[in-house]
Amino acid sequence: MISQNLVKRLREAHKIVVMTGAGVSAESGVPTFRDAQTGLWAKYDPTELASPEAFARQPKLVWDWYKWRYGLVTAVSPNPAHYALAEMAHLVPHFTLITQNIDNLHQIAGSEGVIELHGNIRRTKCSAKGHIFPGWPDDTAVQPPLCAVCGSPMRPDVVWFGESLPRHELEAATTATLQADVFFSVGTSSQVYPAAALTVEAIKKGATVIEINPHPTPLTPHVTFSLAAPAGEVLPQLLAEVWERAAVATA
Ligand code: BV8
Repeated sequence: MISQNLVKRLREAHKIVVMTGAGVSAESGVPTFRDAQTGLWAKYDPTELASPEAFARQPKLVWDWYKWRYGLVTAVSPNPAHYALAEMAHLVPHFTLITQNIDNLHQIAGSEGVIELHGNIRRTKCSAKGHIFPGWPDDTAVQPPLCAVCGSPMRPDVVWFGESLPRHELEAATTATLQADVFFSVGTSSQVYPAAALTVEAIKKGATVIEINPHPTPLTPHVTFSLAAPAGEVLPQLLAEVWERAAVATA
């Protein structure tokens, strides 16, 4: 699975950028966007619910869906993929972690400076002015609860379909991608834009692009290395093969 050519490229890498999607949290037990929704949410399409239109139409339904997801992600732990990425940051000269995920598992695993393209479910904000609340407000008779500052309904601090990505994060992610000599795409179906455009940019600019995903994606034919395996298995293998073996060899 891990060729000597890949090992060599990674040992020589100066600037490594990693972009993750829902697949990196799959082995923690967090359903991906493509997984069928479970239980009472089975009949809803996530791309429908994760939208300002759905929130305007049925604010309590959308609030309850996110509260259910918040309960899911706060009940699980990071998996070896998250920990391997937190460790990789200390093994290379320049490392940037970009995530599409909102589950905060990279931060819990110890990653710092994570660029959150789509926000973070651990934070809520009001729907009128974006007043941030550092957590989930206690349940109130009114659902969703109202902003303590401006009185507008609260919502999760995440980017919905049809909403622009936070400008600072997208600029930082784009700058890092354009400077990367190695770009990892880990656990993403590469179907959601503009996040997926980062991988396209890395390919276009001639970086070494490594995709880690058990299933093919629209970008698989265009990447330099495709590792068709679960991230929780292959990322720890990469660290051992590329950096720990090297450390032993030079010791
Ligand atoms: C926007 C937060 C401008 C909320 C999410 C072109 C340009 C710009 C926009 C568009 C465009 N084309 C279409 C659009 C619109 C839209 C879009 O991309 N639609 C898609 C469906 C075609 N994009 C937007 O609306 C974006 N906004 O462009 O603003 C604008 C402004 C106004 C008007 C117009 C445009 C906003 C997109 C952000 C939406 N919010 N999340 C929430 O989570 O509730 S996106 C959400 O879905 C996730 O964050 C994630 O990004 C995405 C799901 O993708 P993945 O992470 O890849 O997860 P998925 O389940 O798809 O795949 C998991 C993968 O893991 C699989 O491939 C699987 O094989 C793999 N896997 C499984 N197990 C493992 C594994 N891999 C490794 N290891 C394992 N163990």
